[in-house]
Amino acid sequence: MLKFEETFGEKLGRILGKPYILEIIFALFTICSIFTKTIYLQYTLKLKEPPFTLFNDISTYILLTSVIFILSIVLFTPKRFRGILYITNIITSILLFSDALYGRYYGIPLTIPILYQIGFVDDISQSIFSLLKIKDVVFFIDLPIMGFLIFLLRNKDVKKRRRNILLRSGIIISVILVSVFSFKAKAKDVDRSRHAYERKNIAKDFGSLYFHGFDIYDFAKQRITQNMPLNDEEKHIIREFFKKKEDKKSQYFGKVPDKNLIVIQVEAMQEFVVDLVIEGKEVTPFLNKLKDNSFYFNNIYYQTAGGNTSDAEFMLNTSLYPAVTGAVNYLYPTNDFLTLGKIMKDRGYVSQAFHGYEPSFWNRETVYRNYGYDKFYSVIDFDLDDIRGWAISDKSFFKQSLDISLENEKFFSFLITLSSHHPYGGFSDIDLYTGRFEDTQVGNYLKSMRYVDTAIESLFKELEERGELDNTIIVIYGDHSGLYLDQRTLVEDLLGLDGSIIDWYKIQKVPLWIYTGSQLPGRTIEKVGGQIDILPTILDLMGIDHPYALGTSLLIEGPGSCIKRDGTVIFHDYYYDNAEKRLYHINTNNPVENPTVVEKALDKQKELMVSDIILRKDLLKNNKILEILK
Ligand code: GP9
Ligand code: MN
Repeated sequence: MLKFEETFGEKLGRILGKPYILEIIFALFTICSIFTKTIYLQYTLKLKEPPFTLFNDISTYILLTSVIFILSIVLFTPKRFRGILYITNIITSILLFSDALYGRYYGIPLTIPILYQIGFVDDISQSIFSLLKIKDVVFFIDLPIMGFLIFLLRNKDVKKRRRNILLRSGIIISVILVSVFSFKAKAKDVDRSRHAYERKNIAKDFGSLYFHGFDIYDFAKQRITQNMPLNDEEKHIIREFFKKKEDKKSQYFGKVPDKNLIVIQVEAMQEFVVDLVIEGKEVTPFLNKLKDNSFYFNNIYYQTAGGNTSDAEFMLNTSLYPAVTGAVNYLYPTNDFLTLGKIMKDRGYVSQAFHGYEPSFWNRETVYRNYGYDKFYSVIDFDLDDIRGWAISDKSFFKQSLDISLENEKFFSFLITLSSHHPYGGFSDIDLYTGRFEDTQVGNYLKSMRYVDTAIESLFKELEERGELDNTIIVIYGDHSGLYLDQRTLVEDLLGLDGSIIDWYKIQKVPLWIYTGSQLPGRTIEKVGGQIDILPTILDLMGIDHPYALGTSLLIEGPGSCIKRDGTVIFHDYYYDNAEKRLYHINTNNPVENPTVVEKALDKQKELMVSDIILRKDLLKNNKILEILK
């Protein structure tokens, strides 16, 4: 018998099983169509800006991901692969199409936590036609063609195939290894810190399929930990803490029960700007005066951690500590919390949150829904009539937020400002001469604080003009530091500090005003506290209990304390540095020995553990915590 030499293709075909060519063509077709759809999604969601390029990092990753995915299917399931590929393509198309609709509204592909809250469907369904584009046929145009191909090829399959499992597995493993390594090599250049505050950057950098994979993994991980039972030690920590927690109330408890409530979280405002005078002028003249007819707290340390601004929002709403690493908003977006939004809603208020930036930033859209707010207004809801820095100016933001709030008879509005965001470049028009600090970041920061001061003043004026000022509690506080270590020398120069690091730590405070209308006289309170105490203080004035707040009302007389997320504890007279495990006297900045105070500091650290357990195990859900406290 004559023997012809086999070509490479024939050999491969013989090994893989015929007619492999059809399979490969079909697989490549699927890859191309999914690839095209993911690329289209990048552009239609503006994750990527034109000019259109095919071979950039993103498309390489997307292509790679699809290749691994599809090839695995082809090689593992040679018999029914066409059907499987087809179904995969349909599912992917529906997913990407939903991403497109949701993303056009909220700027980010869908996430599991969002799917968890069906409320968003309402928002989108109302504007579904404006969100649709003719070009969206790209998501589905290939499907009938592929269906037709499957039909044509239905009898072309060879029933019996020779399989070489070893070779197939070898190919799959090699493809996966090559892909993973090249992916990792490319991913090295990506600045992943951008992913911490804005998840859509993951989709930007690695593509939407990777984004979904990451999202599913993240969600599953959190659910698994959450469903693991508490161990005895964790139960003990929780029980001990809540047993000891005193239900103390201040002399002001319930003194301001029924007014509207506006809480303003000011971007980057540090306490030292209050009463600061530069070149003979006050930096924050309005807020300085506001102390005369409000409660003013001058010893509040910020406690934000990996979630920065969003951690401050979290503390205001829940009086729990932020997560030890990362942002609570991304780690536990669907946990149950007893939030200020829910509490006020239960009392007949309309609870709304406002922030003039993208709704996906810090995962706010998801989080505020979960917090039980009636609505979260983001940049897409504002008229961008006046821009400053990242987006709408604080002045216009206040004005529009107030208009929306005043449509309701009883309201709680949480206003998160933005204009005074680092690095404070957009305030050269502000009338505040900063002398030797002109054109430095410190000088610009002071100008930004002056701008915020005038913006807040205009909010007060507007309320007064509308006859609502006396009927409104207004809480104002800073979210976190504004000037970081890179500015230390200049800040020390500004404040006349002598370079001690303890002095630097001591200025890591945020101001807090609580204006209660005209009923109560102003008072400056020097009690040490943290942002975790703001919620209990507001509730104290309004006469409301919060059984799971870890903070305490700052209006309760007596010494206070504050623990930072790194375990550092600040008392009225002492500073316990947890990294150094050393106690300092707060006036002299010198290390001191005082075992009783150190013990108190270590005891305070248990609060962080309690908070972590509540978060990890979602203890406020279905009153799980009550089971433990029984
Ligand atoms: C953005 C704003 C800033 O929405 O809240 O966040 P930050 O960078 O300060 O954490
Ligand atoms: Mn901030």
